[in-house]
Formats: sequence, C-alpha cells, structure tokens
Amino acid sequence: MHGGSQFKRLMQFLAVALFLGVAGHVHAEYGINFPEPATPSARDIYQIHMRTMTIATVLLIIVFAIVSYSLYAHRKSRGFTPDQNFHRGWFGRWSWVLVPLLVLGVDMTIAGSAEEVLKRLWLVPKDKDMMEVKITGHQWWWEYEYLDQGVRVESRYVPQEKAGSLYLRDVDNPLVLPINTKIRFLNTSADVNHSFWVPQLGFKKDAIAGYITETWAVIDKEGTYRGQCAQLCGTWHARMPIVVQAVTPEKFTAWVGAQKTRMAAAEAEAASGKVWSKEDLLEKGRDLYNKNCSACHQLDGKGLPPAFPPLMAGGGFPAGENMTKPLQERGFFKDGKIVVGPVPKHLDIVLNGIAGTPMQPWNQLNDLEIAAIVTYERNAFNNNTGDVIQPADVAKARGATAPAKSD
Ligand code: HEC
Ligand SMILES: [Cu+2]
Repeated sequence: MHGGSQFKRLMQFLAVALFLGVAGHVHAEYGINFPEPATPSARDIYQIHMRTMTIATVLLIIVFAIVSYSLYAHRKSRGFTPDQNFHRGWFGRWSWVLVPLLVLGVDMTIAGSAEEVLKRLWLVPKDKDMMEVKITGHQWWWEYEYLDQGVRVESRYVPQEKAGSLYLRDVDNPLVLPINTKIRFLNTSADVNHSFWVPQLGFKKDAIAGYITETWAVIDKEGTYRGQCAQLCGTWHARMPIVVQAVTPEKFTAWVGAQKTRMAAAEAEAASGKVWSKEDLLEKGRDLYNKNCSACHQLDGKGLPPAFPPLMAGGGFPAGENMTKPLQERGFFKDGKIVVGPVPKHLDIVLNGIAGTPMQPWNQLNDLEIAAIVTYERNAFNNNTGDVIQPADVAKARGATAPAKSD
C-alpha cells in the first residue's frame, strides 16, 4: 500500500517536471553547435571545429568500446587470469611509443590546418579600396565610424521592456554593413579594454585604449548577426551587445544616404540659433541623460558613491564620507555641487570631462544636446535651479574653456 502511493507521487512529480521542462523551453533557441558562419574565415574556423569534433568522437567511441569490452570480458566472476607476459611481446614493447605517436599525428594534422586558417585571419589584407569601419568601445556602448562614408553611429543596448526575448542581444542602432565587400575593422577603446566579437563573422581582437587593432571580414550572406563585448569592462559589461545588419551594397548606399540626411538635420537644428523652450530642452535632456550619463550617475541622479558622484544636490553623499582624499580636496561633492553651482563650471565639466577620472569629455555632442543635458541636470533630481541653457551658451563655452584639471 505505502510503496504504491509513493510510486504514484514520484510519477506525478516526474510528469510536472517534464511539463515544466518542455513549457520552459519552447521559446529558447535549441542550438547545440556554433551559429552558422557568414564569412569565409568563420567558415574555415567552423570546419576545423567540425573535423576536430568528428575525430574526438571517433576516438571516444573506440576508447569506450575497448574499456567496456575489457571490463565485461575480463571480469573476476569469470575467473579471468591476467596475461603475465604482455610486456614481453612486440606489441607490449612498442605500444607505449606507437599509440602516443598516432595521437600526436592526429594533433599535428589538426594544428596544421588551423595554422593555415590563422594566417588568413591574422594577415589583414592591405587593399587600398577596402572599406574601413572604426569601432570604439565605450563604457558601455559601441561607436561605429564609417571612415569612407563619413557616417557615425552610436549603438546601445535596448532595455528589457522594449527588447523582450532579445534582452541583452538587441541594440537601438545596428552596425549596417554591405555584403561581398572587404571590410577592415579598426578596433579601439575610449576607456578600458573591450572586445568586438560577432561569432558568425569569425574572430575578435581586443579593443585597447590608445591602440588600434585590426580585423577584417567579407560577409557573404544578408542577415542579422549578433555578438557582444568579450572583455570584462565593468558593471555594465553585459549591456554591450552587438548587432550587425548585413545588406546588399545597394541597400547599404541607401542607408548611408539616410544617415547623412539625419546627421545634417541634427546639425542644422543645433546651429540654427533657435531659442528653445525649457520644456523642449528638458524632454530632449532626459533622453540624452538616460542614454549617455545614467550608466554612472544613475537614472535618479543619485550616482553610485564613491565611484560615481550623485548629480542630485545633497544627494545622499555627505562630504567626507566614502570619499577619496583627492575628491575631498577638490570639494566637488561638498554643499555647492556642480549641478546647482555656477553654470560655466558645469558646462566646462560636461564639455571637457575631468582629466584622469572616468568622466570623459562630451564635446562630441552638439550644442543643442549639451544645452539639453545641462538644463535637465540643473532641474531634475529636485535640483530645481530654474536655469535654462541655450545652444548659444554652449557654443560660447566651447570657445572659452580650457580642459578641466584633476587638481
Ligand atoms: C563612465 C562613467 C560616467 C559617465 C558615463 C558620465 N560621468 Fe559624469 N562623472 C563621472 C565621475 C567618476 C565623476 C567624478 C570625477 C571626479 O571628480 O573624480 C563625474 C563627475 C561629473 C560631474 C561633476 C559632479 C560634481 O558634483 O562634482 C558632472 C556635472 C557630470 N559628471 C556630468 C555628466 C554628464 C552630463 C554625463 C553624460 C553626458 C556624464 N557625467 C557621464 C563618471 C561618469
Ligand atoms: Cu566592453
């Protein structure tokens, strides 16, 4: 009786577990192997992988077969007596040399073909007419500059609410690339080490501040290829996905045209001398702040002390506490607060950064964008200074200021 009900409970448990297992995975990708390669280099790598796995599988089967047979056929209950003279025969004498030689031969064969492929990857072609894309890793987003086309794109992860099942795999602006074109990637970093890695395009090299590393690719299939930053680069490392959109050269040309129109329109708007309303500036400023600044200073402006200062006046970061000596000496976080203090100093820090700290210069943003961000910072987070900064003020500050010093 008792045993029967236990058995029944076990079966119920198994049924539920099976159901949950199946239901939980219906949306998951069932990939076991590498994703399908999209460049000749990636295909070469894929083939080495497949060949190696085949050899390894065959060896595994042979070894397992021998071991299983030996265990079964020579078991004690059969009264098997071990061969006492094995080491005296020719096989006993030579097997310890021959078997490793055989294995080494297999290894060398694999390594030989890998060497060929490595050479093709590592020797970046130097064709004059190769397309060039400069890829800059930032904490924590990617910047793509199409050097021949004069187009610049910023690419950031899409928050979970919008990305859904593609969370941490999707970006706002993908890296659009033409197929059947030799492309040279120039990788570098604006801060710490990053690494631009899209498995389907082949290989990666680290992006290091102050250096340029090169990789290259010829994509031969249209499609969307996803990757991510492959060097630990700080708390938001996981939020640096990469999306490559490979399109025909015709579609690529059209895309470049659209980007140029977009950039020209933004520049014209910023330089138009228009006086903006506080509401418009605050709205633009919120988007720009959330996009560019919130990774460190946080959405609510409270920062992440002691590394990243709050931009909220009196923002839970009393002077002297948790603060390194140089910061205290500079008095940045004391009562005055940059974001509620004099406007010129605030503009100076945003435009020129603070040398020697993670606070980078933001002077690549246009006057309107800087004006909007600074207006937002001075009024959000209960700062309520009422200040409105216009693009013209930023233009003036750009000319006037020297880089902020770290002392
Ligand atoms: C990578 C992290 C990071 C990002 C992104 C960042 N900052 Fe900073 N910011 C810092 C750090 C760190 C400091 C403090 C530097 C120091 O004094 O040691 C700072 C200081 C500041 C200060 C001075 C605050 C004070 O009271 O001393 C202002 C203003 C500021 N940042 C504005 C911005 C704006 C605007 C943006 C976006 C356009 C931005 N920051 C993006 C890290 C960052
Ligand atoms: Cu990174």
